[in-house]
Amino acid sequence: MKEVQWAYPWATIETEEEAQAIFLTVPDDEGSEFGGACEGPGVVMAWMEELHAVRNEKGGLFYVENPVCGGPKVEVFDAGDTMYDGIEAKATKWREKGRRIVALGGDHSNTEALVRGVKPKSLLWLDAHPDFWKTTDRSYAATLRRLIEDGVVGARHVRLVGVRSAGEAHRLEMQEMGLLRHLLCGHDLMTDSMHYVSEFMEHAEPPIYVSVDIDVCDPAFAPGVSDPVPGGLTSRELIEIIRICARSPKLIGLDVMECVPSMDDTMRTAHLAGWLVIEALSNLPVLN
Ligand SMILES: [Mn+2]
Repeated sequence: MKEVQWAYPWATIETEEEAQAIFLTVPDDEGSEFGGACEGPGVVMAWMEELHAVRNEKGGLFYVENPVCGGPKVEVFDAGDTMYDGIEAKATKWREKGRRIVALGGDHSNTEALVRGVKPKSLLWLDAHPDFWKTTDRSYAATLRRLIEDGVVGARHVRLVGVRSAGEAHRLEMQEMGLLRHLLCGHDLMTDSMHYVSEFMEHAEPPIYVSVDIDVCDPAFAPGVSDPVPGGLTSRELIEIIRICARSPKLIGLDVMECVPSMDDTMRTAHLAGWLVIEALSNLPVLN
């Protein structure tokens, strides 16, 4: 019997030059003392490829139109697995070519390399924690502090959403840097997160990078993380926030980090991480 050849009319691009966005997976959790985030991309991708993404034979990854909103198809080049040490050079190269990047981690320290490569003016940080530990080691708990202290991003261009677990010492230091004024948590998180992100995307200086530690979600929606903290965003709120960010022409890069499949027998965290990637890629404005 003749083998069926599946023909996908949208599976046309073969090089990153043709792509509207670059997608990379980062199965690296060397920056996490907890471990397990290295398994995130593999588990998430297996689910995505079953349902929502089709590769061509050269490895390009393509998305059908947005499953919710429809609209034009965005063609994405799948850059494959990249570890921490290789991220910055690649991100710099794509940035210079005007390519937008969507990354799937991996522990949150990988975001340091992504942001160093992309060099955004403004940074939106969605996280249950401020990632403000003081250490010279690569650490998922120190990423944001390192980016600010090293001058990669100016503190006044940073906004944090969903932080609800920060020690007093970190709060004081963040206050000194002027960051506490720009931290959305508590009651405001419940009532205002989407409006806050919309305002930021509208007024922040471009280009903007958005980093999502999936523990920004409530553990009811994302239990598969290193350090779950109650009181986070709902999955629906986070999905809407991702759409708002992705639709902005100011967006230069976005990542979804810290999915730890071994902490979640239900797979709901991996499904959510995959869904966020799909929403991010399929809502990017189509460039001419
Ligand atoms: Mn984090």
